[in-house]
Amino acid sequence: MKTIDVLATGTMIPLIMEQLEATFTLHRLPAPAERDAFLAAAGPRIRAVATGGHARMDAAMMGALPKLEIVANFGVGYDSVDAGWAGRNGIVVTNTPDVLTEEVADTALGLLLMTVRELSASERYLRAGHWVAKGAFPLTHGTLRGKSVGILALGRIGKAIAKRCEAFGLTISYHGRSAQKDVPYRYYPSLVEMAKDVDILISVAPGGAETHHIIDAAVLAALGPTGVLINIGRGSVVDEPALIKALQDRTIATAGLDVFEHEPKVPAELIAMDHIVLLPHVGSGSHHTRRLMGQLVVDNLTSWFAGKGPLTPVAETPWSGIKG
Ligand code: 8YV
Repeated sequence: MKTIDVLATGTMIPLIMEQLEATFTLHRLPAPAERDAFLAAAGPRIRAVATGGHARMDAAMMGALPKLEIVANFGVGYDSVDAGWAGRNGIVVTNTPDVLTEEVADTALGLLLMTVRELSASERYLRAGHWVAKGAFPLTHGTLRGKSVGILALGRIGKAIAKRCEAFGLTISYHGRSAQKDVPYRYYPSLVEMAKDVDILISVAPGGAETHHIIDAAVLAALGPTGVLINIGRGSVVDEPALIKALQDRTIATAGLDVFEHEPKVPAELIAMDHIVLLPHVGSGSHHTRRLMGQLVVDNLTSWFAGKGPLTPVAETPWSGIKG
C-alpha cells in the first residue's frame, strides 16, 4: 500500500505513526505557516487522513484534499471532524468505539468518588502535613449513600457507567434524544426535569452543535445546592462561565471535570476552587486502551484500502459497501 498517500494531522502515538509509516506514504501536516504550500503540493495525492482531537477536519481542510476517501479519527468522539460534510461528499469517517468504553467508565466512577468524598482535597491535606498539625480531615458532606444519578447520553459509555452505578447502589435515570427499549432506568424527556430530581448529573454527551451548552445555568439551578456535576464527555456540552458562577455562588455543591471547553486551557477560576476536582482529559488515557484505539485507527485504514470497507464508520457516513 506504499503508493497510497496518508496524512497524519499531528504526532499520534508511536503505534499509529510506525504502522502508517511502514504501510503507506506518510505525510505530516506542517505548522500553519507552511500549511498552504504543503496542501498545494501534496494535497491532490492524499487519499486518507489519520487525525485526533488536536486538529480540526473541517470542510475547508477536507476540501483541500480532492482525492480524500477516508478520515480515521483517534477517539470515539469526532466533533473535530465535520462528518456531515464528509458524508455529503462521499468521504468515510471512522472513530474508535467500544475499545475505550470500560476505561472511560472506570475513570468516571473514580472521578465521581474523588469529587463526592473530596479525595483529592484530603490527599492534599495529608501531603501538606495538616493531618499531624491540625488533626483529622473534616468529615465530608458528600456521600454516595442513598443518592440518585442522572446520566446525560446513555450510549455505550453511559451504559457502562450505569452498570457501575448500579453496583454502588445508586438510583439511575437518563436523558437523551429518545427513550431506549430494554433499559431498566427511568427516562426523562427533559434534561432540566432530570436535573431537578437527581443528586448527581453525569454527562457523557458527545460534542457538536446539538449538545453545545445544553448544561446551562437553568440545568445547574435545577441540580441545586447539594447537586454534583460530573463531565467525562465533552467540555462544550457545559456552559463553562455559567458553571463557574454556579460553583462560586454554591448554586451547585461541586463538580468533577475531565473535559473542558478550550482544552488544554482550564479557566483560572476553576483552578482556584479547592472544592472541585479537575482532571486533564484522562478518561481513556492508559497505554492499554490508547493502544487499542490506535490499532483501530490503523486497521480502519488498511481495511479500507484492502477494499474491505471501514471497520467502525460513524453514523453520518454509514458504509454502503460501495467504495468511492
Ligand atoms: C481521547 C476522547 O482523550 O475518545 C474520545 O473521544 O475524548 C478520548 O478518548 C482523545 O480522543 C485523544 O485525542
